[in-house]
Amino acid sequence: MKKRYAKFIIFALVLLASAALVYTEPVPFKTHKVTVPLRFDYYYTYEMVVEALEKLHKAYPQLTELEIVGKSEEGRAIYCMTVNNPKTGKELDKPGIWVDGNIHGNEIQAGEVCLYLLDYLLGNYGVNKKITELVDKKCFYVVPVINTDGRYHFMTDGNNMHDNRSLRRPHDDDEDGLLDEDFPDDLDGDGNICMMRKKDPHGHWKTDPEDPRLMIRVKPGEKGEWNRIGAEGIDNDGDGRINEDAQGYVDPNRNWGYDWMPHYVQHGAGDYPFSGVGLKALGKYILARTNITMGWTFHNFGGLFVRGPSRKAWGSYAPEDEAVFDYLGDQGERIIPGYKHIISWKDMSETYGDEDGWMFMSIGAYCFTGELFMRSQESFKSIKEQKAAKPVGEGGMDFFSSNDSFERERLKFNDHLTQGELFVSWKPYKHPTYGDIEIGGWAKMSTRMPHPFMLKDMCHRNAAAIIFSAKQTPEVKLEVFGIKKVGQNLYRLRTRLKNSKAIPSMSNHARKVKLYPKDMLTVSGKGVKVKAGGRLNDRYRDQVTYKEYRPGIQFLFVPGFGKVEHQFLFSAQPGVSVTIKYNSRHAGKIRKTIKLK
Ligand SMILES: [Ca+2]
Ligand SMILES: [Ca+2]
Ligand SMILES: [Ca+2]
Ligand SMILES: [Ca+2]
Ligand SMILES: [Zn+2]
Repeated sequence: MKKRYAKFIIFALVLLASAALVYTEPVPFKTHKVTVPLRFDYYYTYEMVVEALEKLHKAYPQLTELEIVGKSEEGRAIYCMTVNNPKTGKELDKPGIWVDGNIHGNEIQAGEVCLYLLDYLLGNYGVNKKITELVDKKCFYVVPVINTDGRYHFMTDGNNMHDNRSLRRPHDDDEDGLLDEDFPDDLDGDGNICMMRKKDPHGHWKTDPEDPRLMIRVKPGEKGEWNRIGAEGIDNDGDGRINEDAQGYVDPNRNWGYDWMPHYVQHGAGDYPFSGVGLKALGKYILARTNITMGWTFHNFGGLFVRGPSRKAWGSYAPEDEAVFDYLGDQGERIIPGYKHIISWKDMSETYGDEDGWMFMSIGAYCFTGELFMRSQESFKSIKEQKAAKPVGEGGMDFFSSNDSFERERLKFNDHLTQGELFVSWKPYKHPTYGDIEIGGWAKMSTRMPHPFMLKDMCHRNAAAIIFSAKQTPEVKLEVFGIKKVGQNLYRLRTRLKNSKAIPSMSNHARKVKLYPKDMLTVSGKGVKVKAGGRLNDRYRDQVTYKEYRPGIQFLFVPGFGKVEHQFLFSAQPGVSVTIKYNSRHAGKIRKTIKLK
């Protein structure tokens, strides 16, 4: 053997040996059990969502309940999956976290976020310590698809990305006495409702010289080339108009019970609050779960965590409630870079009867509307180019519109990252009214949702934001201290209720408007007579605000990251047992018994 090969072999052996010294142990990385192989690389149909829920329930019967909350206008079941470990307590004795999605039928990825959260919580139970603890302490209510008809029709019918949002409650949009009689039509049968255009020298549009698939506006005086003639469709009812009365429109997110306004004030309102059979059932279902402390409702567009006030007239929330929203929202912005935490009326638009407003004002739960998709995810730019580009909202593309350069960039993304799946090329078509036209444009499965290759990342980050908020629901501990004999059969006892999390046991708003009874602290026992009891303001100087009547029952709340102390004076014989009970809607129940010496 040649000498230099021998040298090389020795060198290689030394390298291997040193590598073995460094990497003696594999990193202990445990992934969650794959009991139910849910996939997040394509979008589930309504039927697949139901199947996934049934499989999860079958795989984790001890931790889940699967209920039909109600049915849609077309009879499709709306499912809620409850994640609760009955071995660690009853549902209502734990802080509840409400999560829903797909209230707008076209906003399908919200359903995937919900499924991902369920799969992640259940699959990591008994595997990941933090998730196991969380599932043992809290209760999750998850409704992946509220608008079951909407999801069904969005996935099944020819569609564009914006339609089938509404509940299937017929509405006569054009006042011709017919209901939902003229909807867009998939004329070329490709599953997409695209745009129609017609060659016309008097049109306002011309072919974009940079990308012939796009059209740009002509300048004043310039000769036109194209006329845009709306979404794909024909005059179904022969009234001279095209696509003038599509299915619906009752907007399920404008019909919740707080600050509801009729259709002439709020577009999309039904005839009364909770219009819609499924929505009514959901309202009832939520109202019965008095432990709901935190809420998330997912929509599909903007990269936002939106929360109330939904209208300026509500005034601002109390600083204490603001602090909770800010704490959760700011952390959310870090968990999902690019997302913005905003206030609904101020940073977006005023809305009547929306869900997150109702959750906070009528239920007393802190609630965010999550707007999932960010268009910036479809950028086709290097980091250097991104830094040089105009930021969002400053002449760059914003949440609800885009400019020519952004559209060109999206087409490059379409070409090079999805091999053309997002855009339908223009094709000639013979239209019964317009004659020779072309049909083309962005596909149904584009613009408002990530391509499936980006879906899992979005689901995981949003699930992480929900989990962070769930961890911040109140965790109150009760300490009994300072027990002292202060007279003939007269005892003193002090209690401390301490909350180690950001969310208070009751929101400031809920307390202010007396939405429901405050937390209760009681001292009782056989032969125990509470003579005085009240809030201990200063333990060093023995200052107490005593309650005048029924001092054995105190009403209170425990602030976020805070504590509250009480003092009781009671008569009892030595050797008697005294029971101290704390009972809160959002912070659970605690019971302690002490024996007097
Ligand atoms: Ca009509
Ligand atoms: Ca089509
Ligand atoms: Ca018509
Ligand atoms: Ca009509
Ligand atoms: Zn929406």
